[in-house]
Formats: sequence, structure tokens, C-alpha cells
Amino acid sequence: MTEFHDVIQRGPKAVSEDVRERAILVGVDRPGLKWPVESSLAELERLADTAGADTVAITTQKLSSPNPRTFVGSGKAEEIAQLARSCSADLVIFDDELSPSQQANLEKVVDKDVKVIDRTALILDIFALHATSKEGRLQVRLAQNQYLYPRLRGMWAHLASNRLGGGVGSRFGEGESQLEVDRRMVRKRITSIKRELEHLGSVRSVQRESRLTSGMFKVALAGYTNAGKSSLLNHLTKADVLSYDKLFATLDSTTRRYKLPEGREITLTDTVGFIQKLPTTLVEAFKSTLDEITGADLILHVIDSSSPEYDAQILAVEEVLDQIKAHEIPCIRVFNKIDLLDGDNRAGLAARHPHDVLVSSLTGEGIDTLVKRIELAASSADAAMEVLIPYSKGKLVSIAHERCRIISEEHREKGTYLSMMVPQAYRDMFEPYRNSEPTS
Ligand SMILES: Nc1nc2c(ncn2[C@@H]2O[C@H](COP(=O)(O)OP(=O)(O)OP(=O)(O)O)[C@@H](O)[C@H]2O)c(=O)[nH]1
Ligand SMILES: [Mg+2]
Repeated sequence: MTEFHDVIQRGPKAVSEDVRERAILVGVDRPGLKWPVESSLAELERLADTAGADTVAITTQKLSSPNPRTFVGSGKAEEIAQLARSCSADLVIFDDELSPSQQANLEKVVDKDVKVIDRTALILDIFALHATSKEGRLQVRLAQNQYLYPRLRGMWAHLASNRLGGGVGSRFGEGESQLEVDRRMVRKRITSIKRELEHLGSVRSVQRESRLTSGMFKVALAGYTNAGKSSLLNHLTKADVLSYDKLFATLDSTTRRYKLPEGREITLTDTVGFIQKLPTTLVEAFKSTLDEITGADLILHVIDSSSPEYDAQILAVEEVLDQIKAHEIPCIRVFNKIDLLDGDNRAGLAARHPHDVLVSSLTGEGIDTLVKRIELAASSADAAMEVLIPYSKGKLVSIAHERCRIISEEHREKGTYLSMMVPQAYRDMFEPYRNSEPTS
């Protein structure tokens, strides 16, 4: 697993990808949980695996509410420390976000070389592993620093000898404790990352704006991690987006042009996946990437129909869409991976979701129906126009072919006659060429 290199070096290990760590997972079963604790822990195990840790033990506790000091009860905390010793575990991962003081208290209970982290830190870790673009890396660093800021105290109590940047004492003002200095540094770092992201964001929004004014219909693929968003994009556009059976394979959004069978071109954008208990720091830090969703004309909500938890996954995704204010954008639910369902399950799914689309990005089944639905959505705001475009304005004819739906076309004496369905964004462009000749 990676460490938060730019903030603090924790623990004795410099972990490279080929060194796998041994993890104990801890879940708390509370009344009214939306997600059964077992399946949440199964997902945590996959997250741990993706980050490079093998799960050596899983333990749960039933509680009416978390213990404010140690999250689990104090007896359970001792038991976890014992378990970590007997399993030679390197880390203990809690399935829920720990408060900074809970984390610090738990680190006091376990042996010194055992790390205590929570789901949020694990997700941040995977994001750090998978971020490739400059913007992606910055977004992850922002989330990491925001996560670490309130936790610096616990880390200092536990690792008093570790330092940020070294040279301590010579560089820092008198009377300031190391903690204050570190807080100041992290705060400064947060401000500077935000500034850099704002700059990148404004570049991106100019790019998006130019796409917007070009009037292309924009479709964003959103959904739970591992649902098959990248596979669907690859299937539709023959793109080569990384898709594999790990969580959060995609962090950076990819946009591809796609030609609908009617001829019109649209854009399709693959985006970062969501997960239950998605840390709010990440949602905020990934704002510029998530803007690809909020700026879309249509969202394809891709769902893994083979997951036993797909209902809960849908809700988790809808919650994030709400949070980023994308809930009013038209949305098509796409139940993917139907090749993994048997006949009965498939029929049941179709009966329960008659308005949604069932597809397989692997076999291509159902994709035609999906494309028709996209076509319908893309043309919903079209208006019929008849134009006569002079031969000197040939570019307009190609734009019409790429962006509008052509009903008929004739080469006449004064130019190209087109009868077509025109999206809102292009009406002004074609208005001066409205046909006044009688139709033949
Ligand atoms: N059987 C089957 N497997 C699929 C299908 N679509 C995707 N997969 C597999 O599901 C896994 C995840 O697919 P991705 O396309 O990476 O999923 P994603 O939604 O982009 O995931 P993240 O980027 O991690 O959020 C891969 O192993 C794919 O091969 C499908 O229709 N059928
Ligand atoms: Mg992906």
C-alpha cells in the first residue's frame, strides 16, 4: 500500500506494490444499517485487495451506537489487538470512518507496528495508486491532506520521532509546537493545491464550454465502481479505456465522440465510480472531475445487475448524484452484465424495471436498444427545419450531417436543400438559410 508520502511517513515499512500487507477488517453491526455488515465487509475486503492487502481476519461487533473513544467497545479493541498479534497483521481496517481521536486511541491499544486505518483512508490509498493525470493526482492529494489535517495530533502522539520535511527546530519559529507547524504546513498545502486545481478547472471549463457551444449532446456514464462503465464506453466507441476487475480502475474521465446510427455525433464521458460511504472529502476534492457529470445532457447510470447488492448500489449512486446536484439531469438506468444472469433472473429484472435498459457490454446484447434510447434523448429538443445552403457554405452541410438528423437532402441549383431535425444549439446557425423555395 502507498503511504501519504507528501505528508508524513508512517510505520516502518516502505511498501512497494509487490509487498502485500496483512489486514484485519472490523465492522460494526448497528440497527438501521442500509447495507448489511457482511456485504459491506466483503466490499472492504475487495478494497483492501485492490490496495495491496490480504485480509487475514474479519471481526464484527453488534452495537447500538459506536463507542466515542474507540468506535468498538474497549473489550473489543483489546481483542482486536490480540488478534492482530496472533495473525501477524500489519494493519487493522475499520469499515466506518473513525474520528481522529478514535483512531488515535485505537493506535494506542494495538501494538506499535500495527497501523489503524478506516475505509476512507483505504479508498484514498487506492485513489493515490490509480491517479494518473495531473488533475487526478492533485485531487487525491487535496483529499488526503484534508483527511490528515485533523488527524495530525494523533499521529504526533504516536510517532513523535517522525517529521515533516526534516530540519525541525532550525526552520520553525520559536514557541511553536511541531503540531502547530505541521498544521500550518498542511493548511498551506491545501490552499496551494486548491489554487492549482482551480486553474486546471478553469482550463477544463473553457474546453467544456467550447464543446458546449459546439452543441454536441453530452452523455456521461456514471455508476457504482466496477459496474462496467469503462467496458460500456469501450464497447460503444472502441475506446481503449482501462477496465479491470478491481475497484476504482478509472479515476480520470475520458471523453470520446460517438456517432449515432442516424448520423449525429455525441460525446460519451466515462467517469470515476462511486461507492457506499464515499468520503465527502473525496466528493469535494473530485469536484472538477464530477463536473463532467453535472455538465452532461444525459446520464447513463450503469448498474452491475449481477451484484446481489445492486439495489443498495443504485441508492448509493443516487445519493452522490443528489449531492453533486445532478439529480435533475435526464438519466437512463442501464443494467449491465446481464450475460451473468440466468433466464429467470433476467426476466425478473426486466419485470421489475420495465423502463430501464438491460445490456451486456461483454456480449453486446441490448446495446442497440440503449443506443435508440440515447438517440431519442438526443433528439428530444430538436426542431424541424428546411434550409437551402449555398454551395459556398459547404462547411454548414457537414455540420448538419454531424450534428443534426437529416430527413432528406437534394442538390439544387442554388445550393444544398436539407430537411432536418436541428438541436437547439444550431438553430441560429441555420436560421439565415431557411428555405423559401417551394419543395419539389
Ligand atoms: N460478464 C460481464 N462482465 C463485465 C461486463 N461489463 C464489464 N464487465 C467486467 O466487470 C469489471 C469491471 O468493469 P469496468 O468497465 O472496469 O467497470 P467500471 O464501472 O469502469 O469500474 P471503475 O472504473 O472501477 O469504477 C471488468 O472485469 C469487466 O470485464 C459485462 O457486461 N459482463
Ligand atoms: Mg472504469
